[in-house]
Amino acid sequence: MLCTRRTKTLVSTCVILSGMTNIVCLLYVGWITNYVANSGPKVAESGGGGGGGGGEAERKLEEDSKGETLRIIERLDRLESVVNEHIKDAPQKDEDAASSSDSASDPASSLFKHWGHDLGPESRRVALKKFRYYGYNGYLSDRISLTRPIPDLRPDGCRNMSYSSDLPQLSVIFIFVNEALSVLLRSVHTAIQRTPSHLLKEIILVDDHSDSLELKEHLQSFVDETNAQHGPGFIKVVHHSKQEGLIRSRVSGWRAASAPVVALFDAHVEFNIGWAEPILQRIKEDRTRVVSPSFDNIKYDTFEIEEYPLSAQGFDWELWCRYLNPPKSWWTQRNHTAPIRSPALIGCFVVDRKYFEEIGLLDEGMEIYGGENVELGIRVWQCGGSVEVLPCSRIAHIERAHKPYTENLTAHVRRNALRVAEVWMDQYKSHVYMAWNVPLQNSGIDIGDISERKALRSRLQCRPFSWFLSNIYPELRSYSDTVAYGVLKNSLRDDLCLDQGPDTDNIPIMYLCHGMTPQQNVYYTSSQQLHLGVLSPTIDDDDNKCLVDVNSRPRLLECSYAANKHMKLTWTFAQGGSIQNTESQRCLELVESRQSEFSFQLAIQDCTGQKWTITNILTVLPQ
Ligand SMILES: *[C@@H]1O[C@H](CO)[C@@H](O)[C@H](O)[C@H]1NC(C)=O
Ligand SMILES: *[C@@H]1O[C@H](CO)[C@@H](O)[C@H](O)[C@H]1NC(C)=O
Ligand SMILES: *[C@@H]1O[C@H](CO)[C@@H](O)[C@H](O)[C@H]1NC(C)=O
Ligand SMILES: [Mn+2]
Repeated sequence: MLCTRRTKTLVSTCVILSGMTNIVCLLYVGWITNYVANSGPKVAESGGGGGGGGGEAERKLEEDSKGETLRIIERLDRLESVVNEHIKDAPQKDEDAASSSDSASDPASSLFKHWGHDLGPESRRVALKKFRYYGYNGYLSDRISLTRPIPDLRPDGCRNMSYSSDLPQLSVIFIFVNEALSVLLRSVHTAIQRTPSHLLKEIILVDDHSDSLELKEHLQSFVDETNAQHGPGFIKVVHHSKQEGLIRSRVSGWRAASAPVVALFDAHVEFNIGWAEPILQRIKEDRTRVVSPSFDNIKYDTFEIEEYPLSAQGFDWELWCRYLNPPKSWWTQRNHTAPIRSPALIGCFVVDRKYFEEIGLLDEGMEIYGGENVELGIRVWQCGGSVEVLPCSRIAHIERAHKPYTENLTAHVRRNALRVAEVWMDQYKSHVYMAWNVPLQNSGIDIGDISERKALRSRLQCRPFSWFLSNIYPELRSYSDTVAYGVLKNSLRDDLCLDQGPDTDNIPIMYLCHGMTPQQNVYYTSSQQLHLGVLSPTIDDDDNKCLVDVNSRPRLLECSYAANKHMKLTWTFAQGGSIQNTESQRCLELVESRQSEFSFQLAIQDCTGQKWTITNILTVLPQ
């Protein structure tokens, strides 16, 4: 599981005044006030939320002029602490970026940042070796109890809830590849210890072709000992003779299971007290509910438990999972024990065993990792079931520092995402192609055979994706007004692409085309805006960045902000033509520049007829 939290930043609009070094960061506080007003007490994740008065600063930002600048700075005094925090953070981010290639190959810095100061050199070496291999602190894990107590993080009101006396039994399934033995055993031990024994029918371990010696030598003896105590077949082990990936591993586990309810988990978790009863109750009441516990984090370096805010589980348009703010309807109930409606799942879930089969298990045509959790969520909703997260059921899960066994994670996620798009998303499938920046037709990506999944959809008579969007995931932004997307190139230099430049400023640049990250993704809309960078997934994330003519300087500002301020953000553009601002009539062009790394830099100037092309046209561009 690899999920993102909201990325909306407190300090998101930095305007570089007069193109000089003087940077004034303006708080874009619309979100803060909105957020505080909407959500009452809770999930403040960014800490210190600047506070009042900020709306003033926003109101004072018109197109930059020196008189305004002074007044803005005055206003900013009140928000000093937040701005200072930003300024303090900024250089650190730069360092991270500069050394990121180092830290990927040498993760020592991240392991020993908060841990291991008193370790001798030999122990450090061993610890580092395990960390590189597992992506978490296997050395420390080997030295802490398999049944250590962890804090009971359930909200008030969960502890004295009562449940049916005849809840259905569970099979708990763990899937793994080369998991640290102690981490795997802690998952199993806490499942046994913190699930009422009459509810736990069996545990199934799916080994997706591990080659770790530690597992080979010790796992079977643990299983034999446990079964001697709990009865034969209490723990079952399924071995894959070749690596099948996470998706087919979960299905293998399901095939081996026999209890009426199955719980599918990663093997680097710790179950918290009372986790099972609320879930079994909800499934007993309605077998078409697919249920996830709430997740807390086990820090990969110190193994401390970090409480996470209550969240629903959703996805962005690349179909990476992300934690979401629970829906408004949940907050208005003012009941923190109530189930949270969830558009999708982050990957671990509990489901009625037979219902899971009826709705089509997981898409076994997917490879390795990613997308299956989103597909399941969409499918369950569109085909008549529901998905929810329970605040009273809590599981701690290790978010690894890095995924050790998947060099090509992104390629697999992309392929799997396109399968989901083709089968379930109707006309919205274009959004997934746009987010990954691949052409809708002839993408060159082999997504395998999807005919069975399409047949499943029609057999189950499932609802359209538009229904899912408006009823279950209204927070997801949609981009149906996009008329062209891809990378944007100027005919003067075919190897350069328009690029959002460093995150720390708002100045677009021309940079060597790399096609790897969303930094160079361009979206041109029917309302003549040019968006650059990642497609903002939900309304709780920062808005998209729009190209704006700010006193003849190309700048990137949040589109809604620029639009509210009546800034110059609309451009005429036709394939192979110029990019001309509809207000200033000036054009986005390249000018030669000796200082610039690639001999050209971006400018907004009187049009000289330079030509631009974008990779994919969806509809005829407006003239
Ligand atoms: C649970 O606790 C609340 C408040 O402490 C109390 O009002 C309620 O009666 C309790 N319910 C049960 C079933 O014990
Ligand atoms: C809060 O939600 C729980 C779980 O759905 C429910 O059992 C309980 O009755 C609710 N409490 C109130 C006061 O509505
Ligand atoms: C990564 O994916 C590409 C394209 O799918 C493939 O050609 C390459 O062999 C893969 N690399 C590894 C290390 O699996
Ligand atoms: Mn995981």
